[in-house]
Amino acid sequence: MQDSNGDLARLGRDLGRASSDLKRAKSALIVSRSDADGISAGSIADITLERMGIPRRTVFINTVDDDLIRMINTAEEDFVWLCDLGSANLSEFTRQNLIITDHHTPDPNWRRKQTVLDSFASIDHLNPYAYGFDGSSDVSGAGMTYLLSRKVDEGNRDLAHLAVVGAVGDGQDSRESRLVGLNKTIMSDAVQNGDLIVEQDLRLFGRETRPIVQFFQYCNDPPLQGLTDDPSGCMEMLEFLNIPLNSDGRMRCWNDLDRDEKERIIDNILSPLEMSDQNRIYGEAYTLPGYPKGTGLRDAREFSNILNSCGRYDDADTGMRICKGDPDALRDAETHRAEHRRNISSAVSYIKGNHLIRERRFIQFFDGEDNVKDSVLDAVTGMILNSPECRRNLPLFGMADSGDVTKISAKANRDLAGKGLDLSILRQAAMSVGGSGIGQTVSGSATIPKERKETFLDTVEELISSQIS
Ligand SMILES: [Mn+2]
Repeated sequence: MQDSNGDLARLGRDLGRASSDLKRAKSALIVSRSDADGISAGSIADITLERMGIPRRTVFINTVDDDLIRMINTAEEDFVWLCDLGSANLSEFTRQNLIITDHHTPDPNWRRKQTVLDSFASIDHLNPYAYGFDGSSDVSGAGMTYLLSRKVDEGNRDLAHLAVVGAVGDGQDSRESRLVGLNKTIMSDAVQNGDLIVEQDLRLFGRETRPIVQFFQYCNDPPLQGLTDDPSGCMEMLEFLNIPLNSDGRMRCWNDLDRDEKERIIDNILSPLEMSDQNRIYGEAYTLPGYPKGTGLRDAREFSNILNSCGRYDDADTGMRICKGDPDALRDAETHRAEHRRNISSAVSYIKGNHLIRERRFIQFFDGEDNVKDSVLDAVTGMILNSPECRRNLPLFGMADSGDVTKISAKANRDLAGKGLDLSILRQAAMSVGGSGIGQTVSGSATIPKERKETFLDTVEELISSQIS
């Protein structure tokens, strides 16, 4: 039974149709988002097609912009499967053989049953909102992708735990401290398959890998009186409750404790809290017994955190290798993360050391040319903006060359939004020099031809001057 009253019958029929469509594919492009839900979703789709013997290319992206839409519309593969994205852009697709498993709010410009550009091509659009489910709590992008995967082949039930990781990554269990709706069905699949243990436990981060003192010390949602930010307070409590900190010469983590030890602590922690805080901190916790003890992959929240960090460090591909069970992938992710951090800090010192930050009347910018990797440009721009070398009251445009094009990352302090700044002008400015861009109020990105930088900055400045003044 479902917690929600969505139209399961119609969803089942549409999944069936999408599944038969997919079975006609000779090759496919999979596009997914590079956060935990997206990486789980892309991995489920990738494994599904792999098992069907369909050649495929799987790419992970951070933003849906005009370039991506164009890439989807012109991909040479005969099918495109969009995971955790696509619903918001339905009216922009012009291609045949498109399958979307997403949970974001659908494009309001798209009429239900509309065919692509009113031709006869159809989209298999699988989105919870179209069936009366809630995309923020009933199912995630990975969940929708899993439901299609299971429709293709019941044998794919061994991927259900990845959909749980995706749902947890998107915080779908946070409102009720448990999974509800379609997520609950997916969770049962994973439990029945032996890939998931659901128990009532503390929902703090780091059950598998954080030594117990840190486990409580870093809890801040809600903050715990006498424990949060107070390591000696944590040690006192543990000593008082007669909980040894170490065993066999190593620090014990929460999941090293036995049920009785856990219960003593839980009682002690919950009793002074208000009911709403109790419900937030105590509820369903998800253990993945197929992964080794003491690794972050054994706890769904820690697993999703690892995937999120892969995405943030431009390493979603390694995240997918983790999902696909590659035993070296976790270590590689750590190596790549360290490398990425080095790239960021050397780029930041290069820009500061060479005094590359320039100021104009309404904007400031730096041009890293080909000395700054475009994969770290966004992070670097954010760090430069928050450094004392930068003005707080001007938006910052970071630039880095990549082949024939220049990538641009724009960021501004949030207070500038109140003064009228809106970086969605990046799209217009980039288009005026033959590039493409996308922006929200205080952030944005663009790609422009290398030789048009000056003109681009002039255009941006002109557009911003009319917002601010
Ligand atoms: Mn998602």
